[in-house]
Amino acid sequence: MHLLPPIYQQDIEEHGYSIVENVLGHEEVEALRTAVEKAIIESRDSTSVRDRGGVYAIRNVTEVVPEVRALHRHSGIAQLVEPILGEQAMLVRGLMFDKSPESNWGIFWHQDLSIAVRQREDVPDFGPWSIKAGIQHVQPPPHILQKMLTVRLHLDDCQESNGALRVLPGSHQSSRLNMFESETLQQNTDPATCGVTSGGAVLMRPLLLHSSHRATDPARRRVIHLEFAAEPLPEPLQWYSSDKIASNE
Ligand SMILES: O=C(O)CCC(=O)C(=O)O
Repeated sequence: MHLLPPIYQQDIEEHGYSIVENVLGHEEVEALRTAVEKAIIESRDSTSVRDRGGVYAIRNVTEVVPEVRALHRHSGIAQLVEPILGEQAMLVRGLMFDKSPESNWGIFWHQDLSIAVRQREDVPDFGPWSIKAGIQHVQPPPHILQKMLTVRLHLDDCQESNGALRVLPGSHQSSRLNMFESETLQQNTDPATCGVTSGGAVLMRPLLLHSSHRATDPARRRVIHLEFAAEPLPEPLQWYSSDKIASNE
């Protein structure tokens, strides 16, 4: 008998994203909130924090917060990632986004095109290069991004009014988009708003066009953004970090 893949897998394939509730339990969310709050206070002046009127992102959160790095061993996350990326999947980058009444920000439609690597190595089709929070980043060819999955874990209830992620369903089927192609998709696609309850996750492909509004009713909106890749980079390039998921340690 031919079984259909679970709904979330079909969603990711067709629409480029899926919302999965109850990935983390209440106590896990509480523990992550505590760990992340400590890091926000401690790293307020560091280059890993992007600050536009208040802390809003910690770039290398997997290095700063051991509890976040440990999520590569979380069986609930592995059960979501492995069917999409395979059993060699690894956690390659983690960021933390924080929206709050003090730091209410928005971001325009974009694709996530950069990956973090150990060191700069000039390999064909990789570029341009940039340095973010002291770490080398590069835009890989699209086939690498097509084999990645982002898991955005929510530490607060999130809806349109506190600046939920917005996505253009199906836009992940494009390659890297230029400005004209991106604007055409924005004009011709109805956006979807990713409302999620605390402990739930948005799974998305990095090439999916996404954005978010400033909150109209500002309330805390903390998101741990974890990027997973399916396989090593072509040598001599290496992912900046490469923690294998739970099922393949
Ligand atoms: O968390 C959000 O609202 C979007 C953040 C994001 O995608 C980014 O800064 O690249």
